[in-house]
Amino acid sequence: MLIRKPRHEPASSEITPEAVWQSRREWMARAAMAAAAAGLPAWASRSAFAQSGAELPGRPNPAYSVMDKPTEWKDVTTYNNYYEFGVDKDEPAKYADKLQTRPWTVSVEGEVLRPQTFDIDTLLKLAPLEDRVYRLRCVEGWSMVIPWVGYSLSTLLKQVEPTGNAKYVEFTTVEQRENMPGLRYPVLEWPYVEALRLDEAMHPLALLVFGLYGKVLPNQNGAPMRLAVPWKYGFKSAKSIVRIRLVERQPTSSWMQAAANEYGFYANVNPDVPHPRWSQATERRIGEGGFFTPKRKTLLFNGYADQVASLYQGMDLAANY
Ligand SMILES: Nc1nc2c(c(=O)[nH]1)N[C@H]1C(S)=C(S)[C@@H](COP(=O)(O)O)O[C@H]1N2
Ligand SMILES: [Mo]
Repeated sequence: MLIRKPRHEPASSEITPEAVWQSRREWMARAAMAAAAAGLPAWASRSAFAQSGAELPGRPNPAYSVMDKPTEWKDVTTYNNYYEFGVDKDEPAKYADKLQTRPWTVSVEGEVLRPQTFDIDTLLKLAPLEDRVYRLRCVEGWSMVIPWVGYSLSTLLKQVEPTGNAKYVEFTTVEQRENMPGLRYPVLEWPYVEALRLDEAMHPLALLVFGLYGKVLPNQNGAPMRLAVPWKYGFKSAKSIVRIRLVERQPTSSWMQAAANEYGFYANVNPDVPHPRWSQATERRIGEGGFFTPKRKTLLFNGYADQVASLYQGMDLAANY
């Protein structure tokens, strides 16, 4: 099996002192309250797990969190890429209330000894939920900082016992024809498919996400369950997953299918490897000032190099973009 232990523990600079963490927790609580005051729906608490906006706290994991100021709830939930609901940033928030997130099952199959179909409410309880603040860098040149709630994808993969033939993990996302207006347009080959190499999928930073800001994931952010792979461009973090398949050969993702020369399998954030039509050297942090605010420099592996660079030792990152 191709499971490698990360060579480095998180660098001490990545570890958040408890006091700072506490003040950040307070900051987040304030932001959540502000969001509530700004009109989070009152039905939010009625049907606990199923409704976006219901409480879903996770235990803070400072070792796997960045110190950047989290992007505001409003921006995180209204500036989205979820092409099944339309290609404009405001369309997912407008139309995703139609998405049916219950009942919901996720089948985990392929090169595994114990294939299983999990109910979403079973998955929610499979491991203690953690609160981890990650950077998200979109290939389009913007970034956000999001306090996700979830647990490592490896926890789920270990449950099904990958065989020695498993080298890649493929994620298929939901296709609800009547509820997803974007599916009428052949922008991508539907359903949306993404994939990781098995050792990437087993890396503890690869997060199975059920919530954000201590609340159940809003539909537009990929309810009821999505990925967050913080060292890769955002498109690798598939939303609303219904099937996980362990396979021997490298799968073709929807984005590779659409334009293989623009969207590679690896999609590791890399300021030195431009997209064929634009530079990837800088990014605009959503919510940070206006048009004239200087852009930020994009970091190799989105700033997670200490943790993940060892996965790619000896690989040509320009050829394997
Ligand atoms: N099913 C699905 N997953 C998806 C996408 C999509 O269009 N469909 N867009 C991707 C892209 S390009 C990005 S940047 C992130 C955005 O996640 P967010 O809206 O929660 O910030 O979701 C990714 N996952
Ligand atoms: Mo993206």
